[in-house]
Amino acid sequence: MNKIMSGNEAIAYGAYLAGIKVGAGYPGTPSTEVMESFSRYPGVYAEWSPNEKVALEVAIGAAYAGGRALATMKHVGLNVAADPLFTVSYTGIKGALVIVDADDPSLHSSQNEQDNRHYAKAAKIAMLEPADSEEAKQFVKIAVEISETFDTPVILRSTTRLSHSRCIVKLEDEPAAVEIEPAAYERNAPKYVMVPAHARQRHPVVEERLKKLAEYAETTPVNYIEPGSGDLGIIASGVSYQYAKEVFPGATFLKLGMAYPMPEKLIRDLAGRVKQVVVVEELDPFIEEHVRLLGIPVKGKDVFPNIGEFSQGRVRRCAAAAGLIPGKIGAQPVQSQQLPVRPPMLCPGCAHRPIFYALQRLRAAVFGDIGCYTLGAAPPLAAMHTCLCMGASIGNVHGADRVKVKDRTVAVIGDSTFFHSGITPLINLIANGGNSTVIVLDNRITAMTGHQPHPGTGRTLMGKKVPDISIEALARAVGFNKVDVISPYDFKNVLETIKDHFQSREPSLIVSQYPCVLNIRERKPSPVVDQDACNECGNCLRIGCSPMAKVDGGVTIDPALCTGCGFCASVCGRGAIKARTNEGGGEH
Ligand SMILES: Cc1ncc(C[n+]2csc(CCOP(=O)(O)OP(=O)(O)O)c2C)c(N)n1
Repeated sequence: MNKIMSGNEAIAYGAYLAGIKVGAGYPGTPSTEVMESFSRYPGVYAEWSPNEKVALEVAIGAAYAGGRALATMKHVGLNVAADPLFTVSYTGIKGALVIVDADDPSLHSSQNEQDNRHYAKAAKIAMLEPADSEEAKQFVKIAVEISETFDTPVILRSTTRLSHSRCIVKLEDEPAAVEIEPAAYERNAPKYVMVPAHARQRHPVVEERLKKLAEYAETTPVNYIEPGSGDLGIIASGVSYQYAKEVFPGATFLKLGMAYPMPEKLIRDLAGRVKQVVVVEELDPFIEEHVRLLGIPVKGKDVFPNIGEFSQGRVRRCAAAAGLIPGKIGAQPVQSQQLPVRPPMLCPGCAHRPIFYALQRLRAAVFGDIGCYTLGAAPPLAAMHTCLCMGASIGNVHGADRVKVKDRTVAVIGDSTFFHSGITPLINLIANGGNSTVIVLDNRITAMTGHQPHPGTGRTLMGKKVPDISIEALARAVGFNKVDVISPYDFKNVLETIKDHFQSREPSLIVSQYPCVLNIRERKPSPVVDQDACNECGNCLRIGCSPMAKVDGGVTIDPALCTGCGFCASVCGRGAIKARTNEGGGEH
């Protein structure tokens, strides 16, 4: 029996089949669905941790205790988890540890385009790279085997195209339900207590393991040569392999399922069979540099770009331009139609909007963060002026305040982001005598990645009720005396509170609390514009709410889009936006 699965669903299925019992992750496109799917399998424990470092540490704990564990994250998440990653390479684990890392070439939904294959090399651990959903399933099982055989964590690298495209996966027999007998925790300080004296002893073990992994790379079934013509020898892994197979159908291929370490003998074997070796890989010249180090002449980034995602068409055009295949040089892809540009925007009724409108009116310099609210940077609000990485806003504002900029400064951070990495810089503000103002946009959910619960939500990924952690109480506990909780829709109060905090000389925090509009089931009727009262000042258009439009000289509100939040009415100085009195009648 087969089933069509996305790469992410297949990874989760593979994890279940491989007997992984504990999973921890932090959401982030394109990785999110792995943990969501995994949590639905029977007999497993899955959690959203507050951030990727914690998620990896939870998975490491489970693996130290002898279990098979999974940690999931997007590529930048691995930066957050890099500290435990590099040292778990030294300790190894007792059970199995698979770290799913999903990279995002072309930055479909990320702040950068990094190539995480470098992490495997830097941390000296194995990395597998599936090329379709079936391989994704298989490779998790192989990752568990490698992890247990070599006492190493294994990174399973995906990319957006693999994670989110769907293809056929062969269903397998359910794993036998194994009751885990509680085992005594094995104490082994020289292996698990990484003080310098022990870690020094472990480093040679890591180097030795890497050599063994490199030998394994020569014989593992995930690396293989597909014989073809003697002209071109293509080396590819992941989705690039699929594009390359279409563009170079007759070539000899070295398909790498193991991205690190690489099989030197297989690479030399390929080179010995063909006139020209070509590496087709997205982003950095990771494989290419390795081939070059072996002294083998190779084409790679001189043909294919190191920026952006590949496609079959892109690989074909580059190959034709370099004369590797016949074809029209520089031919452009045929587009069936030009789609209108639709930039992302805050949803109608989004509770983040009033805060950004207020900050724009107060001409604040806004140190921002990552979430739906980053859209506060887009015109017409244009009220966020930095966005670096999760949790950066609070440290950024504190730093800026140390240079005494002229503007009023403020940090704006979402609630999931606050729990992810906002608490430490908040403590830093107090601990270093800072006096900045922080606004937390608290919609009690991780909205941007699809409403995953976080420590303020009050329930877990698996649906258990738990305490919802109060940001206000937390701020007070770490030493903020000036804390206000406001509703963003009480706009007069929003303006007054922010002004008051700007005037304050002490560190201060505002929690703007309102549920995400997608969680509000009952919509209120949309208001109507009284055209006689409206003087077309444009204030209501400057809030950047998509139901509002200027048509034939007057402002209208599209009731199909409007959620009835009423914020537009609160910015109209002439009271021209009014509650609807009779359904269906009047201007809208
Ligand atoms: C290190 C890292 N992990 C994950 C992500 C993906 N991501 C971006 S913002 C965000 C959370 C946003 O939630 P919140 O702060 O509550 O703001 P909201 O979207 O609800 O407005 C996540 C998970 C990321 N960009 N970087």
